[in-house]
Amino acid sequence: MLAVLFALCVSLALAQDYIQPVPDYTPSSQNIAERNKFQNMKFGLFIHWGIYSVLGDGEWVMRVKNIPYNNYKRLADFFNPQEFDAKEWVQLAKNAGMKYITITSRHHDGFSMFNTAATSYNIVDATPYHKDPLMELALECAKEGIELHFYYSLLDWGRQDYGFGKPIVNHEPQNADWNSYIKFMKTQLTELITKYPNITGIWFDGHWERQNVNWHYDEIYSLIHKLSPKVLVGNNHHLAPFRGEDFQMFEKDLPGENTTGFSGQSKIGALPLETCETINNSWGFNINDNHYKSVKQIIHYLVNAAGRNANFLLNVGPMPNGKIQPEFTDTLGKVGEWMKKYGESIYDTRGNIIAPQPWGVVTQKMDTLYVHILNGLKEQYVFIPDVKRKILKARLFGHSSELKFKQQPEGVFVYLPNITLDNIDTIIQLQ
Ligand code: JFZ
Repeated sequence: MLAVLFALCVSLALAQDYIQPVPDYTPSSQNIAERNKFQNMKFGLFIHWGIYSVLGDGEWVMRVKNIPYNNYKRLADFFNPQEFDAKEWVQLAKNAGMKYITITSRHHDGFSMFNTAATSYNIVDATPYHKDPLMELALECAKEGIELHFYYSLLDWGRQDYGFGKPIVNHEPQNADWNSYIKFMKTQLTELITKYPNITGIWFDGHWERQNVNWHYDEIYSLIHKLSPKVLVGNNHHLAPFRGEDFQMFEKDLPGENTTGFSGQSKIGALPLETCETINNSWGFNINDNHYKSVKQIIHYLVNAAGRNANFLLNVGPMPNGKIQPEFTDTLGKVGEWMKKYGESIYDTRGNIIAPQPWGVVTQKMDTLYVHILNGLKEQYVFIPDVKRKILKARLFGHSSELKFKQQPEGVFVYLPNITLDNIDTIIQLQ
């Protein structure tokens, strides 16, 4: 896996990007409104689920274990998620304080987890389950007021017309049928956007596998916006946003950071931001992975993302039977308890108003600054630089008694004598 990722990164660094001319794009007013709503939601559930889940070895298992495509396809025969319950998943997200779900409709293995007329390699036609879980999920989300985004892979390891591994000449794979593949994607995207109620986002991935190809984003993005102006387009290409995109995502990194090496070429654009991360070290179900992040680590990730003006999309990889393992549900439940208490300092806020500090971050909503002390303090005060507006009141979140503070041109000192800091996050509210 690491070798594959390393090879990916090297090819990323060497490849010349072919950025096709996408015509001017003026987002509709519905799109702008949806972007705003998206930024207000702050916390979402990412779900990686497919026939790969059967092997319990992550969503890359076909490539990592070198399974021939025709052998891999047999997994469809064993994929029968009898325990899948859309209600349970939506309640899990809701109880965690999440406002949206992003789920894999089709990953790099090319298997469609939804009812599609474009290929029979899909969950309804090719598995004994014969039902469409994404429709059940979409209906449940619509009912419960949870927004739904679809992850959609541009990369396909198996289809003839994609021609995985074929050389790219004149921005097309040789000995494949690129036009047929582009048409296939457009058909599926049309299905996903028109047949499923209330879809508000498409999360593209796989661009990085073929940087030199013409992905026809001009046609694909405008098709999506034409079908539904409120659908936000995002693309995990790890570059500055292309025209026609509505949000920018970061993978396993906070905006501006590059700890994984994936985000080296990402420049932060002006669009709404989202960063995604796993609870253990896997996206798809991995029966061998016990590297669970703590509740504190997850909350810190969420607060740090909000402080940098980004949403946090936290992943689970459900098991092949449709259940989500207890280690994930327990953590999500505890994060949800925290959000019930402190969510006011996260939802509907904006970040990056004050730069991240060694002690933590600041979020803002109207006339209130929420100062999140995450990493402890050296002194018995906290210094918040660059506070432009006059502060009238400082208090601990959830407490009425006021804290002493001093405002100077360079910032505000809030004094915290005899205050024991919270082990997770001490929030100070400045009015
Ligand atoms: C991609 C997928 O390959 C992965 O399976 C998962 O869905 C994740 C959310 O997105 O992961 C990537 C994307 C880009 C790189 C590496 C992994 N990259 O550029 O090196």
